[in-house]
Amino acid sequence: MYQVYGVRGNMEMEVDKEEREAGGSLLERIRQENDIKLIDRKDYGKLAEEIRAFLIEKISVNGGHLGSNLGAVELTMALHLSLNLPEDKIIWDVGHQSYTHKILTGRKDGFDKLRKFGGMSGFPKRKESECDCFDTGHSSTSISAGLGMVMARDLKGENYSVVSVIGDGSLTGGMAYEAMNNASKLETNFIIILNDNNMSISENVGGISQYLNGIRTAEPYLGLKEGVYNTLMKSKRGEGVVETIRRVKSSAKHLVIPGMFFEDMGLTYLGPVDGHDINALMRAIKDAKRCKSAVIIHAMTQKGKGYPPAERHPARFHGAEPFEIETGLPKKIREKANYTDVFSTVMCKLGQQDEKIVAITAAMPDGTGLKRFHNMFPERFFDVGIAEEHAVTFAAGLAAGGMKPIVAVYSSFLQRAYDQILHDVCIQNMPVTFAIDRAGLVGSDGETHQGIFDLSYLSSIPNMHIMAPKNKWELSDMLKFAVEFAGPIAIRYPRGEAYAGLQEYRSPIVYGKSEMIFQEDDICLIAVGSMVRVAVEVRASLKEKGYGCSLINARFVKPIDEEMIRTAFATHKLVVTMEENVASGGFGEKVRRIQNEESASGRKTLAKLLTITIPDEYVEHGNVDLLKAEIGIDAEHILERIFEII
Ligand SMILES: Cc1ncc(C[n+]2csc(CCOP(=O)(O)OP(=O)(O)O)c2C)c(N)n1
Repeated sequence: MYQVYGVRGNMEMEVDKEEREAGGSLLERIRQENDIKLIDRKDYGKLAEEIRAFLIEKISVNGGHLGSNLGAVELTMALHLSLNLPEDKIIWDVGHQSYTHKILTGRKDGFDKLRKFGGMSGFPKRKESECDCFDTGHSSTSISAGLGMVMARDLKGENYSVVSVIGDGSLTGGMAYEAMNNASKLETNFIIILNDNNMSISENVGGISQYLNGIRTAEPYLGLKEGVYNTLMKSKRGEGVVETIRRVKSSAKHLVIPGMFFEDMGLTYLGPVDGHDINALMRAIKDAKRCKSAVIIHAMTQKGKGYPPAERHPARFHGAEPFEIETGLPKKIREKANYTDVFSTVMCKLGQQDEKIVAITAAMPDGTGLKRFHNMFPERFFDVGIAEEHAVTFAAGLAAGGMKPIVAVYSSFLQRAYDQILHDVCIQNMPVTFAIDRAGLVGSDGETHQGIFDLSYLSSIPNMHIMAPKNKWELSDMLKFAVEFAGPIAIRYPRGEAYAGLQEYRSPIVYGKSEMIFQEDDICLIAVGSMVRVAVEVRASLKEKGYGCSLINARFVKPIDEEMIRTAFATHKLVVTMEENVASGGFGEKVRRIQNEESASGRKTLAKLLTITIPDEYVEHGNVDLLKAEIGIDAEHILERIFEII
């Protein structure tokens, strides 16, 4: 029936047959791409069940994106049954839903080390498999990338299918529309699958979500319409009535045909299709392949499908920590507050004190900790969808209108909005506060999500101010400082547990000033934000070895405390800067400039400088402590480097 593209020899195929006859696991028979085509059609449901059980088991141990993956099992199977990988290309938007694709392309064993250091990534990676044709991680890129591949294919006279799979949440991102706009006049085949589960991480928001919901709820009505049609056609004068309906249909088509929005944009719309019905999906893909245009298949799916806790709590199971399968409860109860919790609490207090305070998130109300603010001040909370660029300019507008906007955003996602920060916020010196969470290494999400560039990309922008807190109390103090500040200001803080050390050092935040925590001779450690904690450790070891060691909490990266740094160079033998940011454009580079100036001014006794930064490379996924050791920014490696110098 279906062509077998597997490249394994006949002998192995025989083994498959024997296994099949013995009624063994279907999943075991999938060892590489296209093996799924060896499975009997009647067994598709069983295979889907096995995949779900496998995903639940593995993610319950390692953590990972459960809900989106459970919802995309049949969709992925249908794609693999309909396409020929790796020749045909599937681009997974965001990429967090690509686990079944990984299983079906021979990477089942990789799930034992899913998202672990040295193990398999939780996102598509070209370096991992030739069946991953495009790396993703940030949302709404798949249609642009797919269209590019379509053009490359045609220019090279090649012949394969390109399919971009995008979720309804990701369809709130502007890039998706830029790409569809570009694809509207396409006269060649390009398939987009809209995986519509009616959810982003949290509830999806905005007009497109409302529109898709309309189609979703219209489905029974359309079914009824078909029923009416059949009944009419059976009656005596039915044909005439149907003809009349057909004539008015074109003017009324906006009311009765789903997907007109896409059709009007120049895309062919197919659907809605039940995204858990493999045969229906395969039929739709077959039809789509025939179109000489961009064609969008609208598949309705359910996030968390097949695992009741994930169906009931889609937001919690979007990115799950290890959990007990029976109950769905996390294996570890978090005892210590993280920086997001601190931000969340302070935001609620500030919201009570000042009615001008408004909060903005780009589809991350839970992740950024704004949920509580939302509950308390719904009218002053804005979830704008996965639209970081818009979020920033929207905040600039709010500031222009006299409000005090706080944009809560992850460091890596704010990269998107560089121009908006520069053009709409900073040129006009708008008082917008950026609460930048997940700044520094984030761990298991890897390269695309590490927040290691913000000091660099923000530093280069005139009028921008940047702070980083050493501990949880300082985050609170900085936030209070920021909302009263008359210009753009960013506070960057890391993922995870909020440091509760150095509580006794809580001097007021002074504009552009660092904080001297310990003052001694020999070595001066100047640490930014999260690295103060590491510096405390480094200092303890240096003291044990008999060195005098100052510790300065930088507090401000921009404006940098030049006076303090010049003094540090004049009064120590070695200055060590520490930051969780890449070298280029970071704090250490600024300190080196000051050192150069001091040296040019002819000062004789000038300390040497060691800059501890993230190297000029992308940092993979894995446990943050392991990653820090690997790239040499943990206490042990910093000490080694200090001893090399002294
Ligand atoms: C630019 C950007 N902002 C935010 C995120 C965080 N994020 C990851 S998945 C997701 C929701 C995606 O929703 P949808 O596309 O519907 O996929 P689903 O998880 O529902 O399958 C968000 C907001 C991101 N990956 N990229």
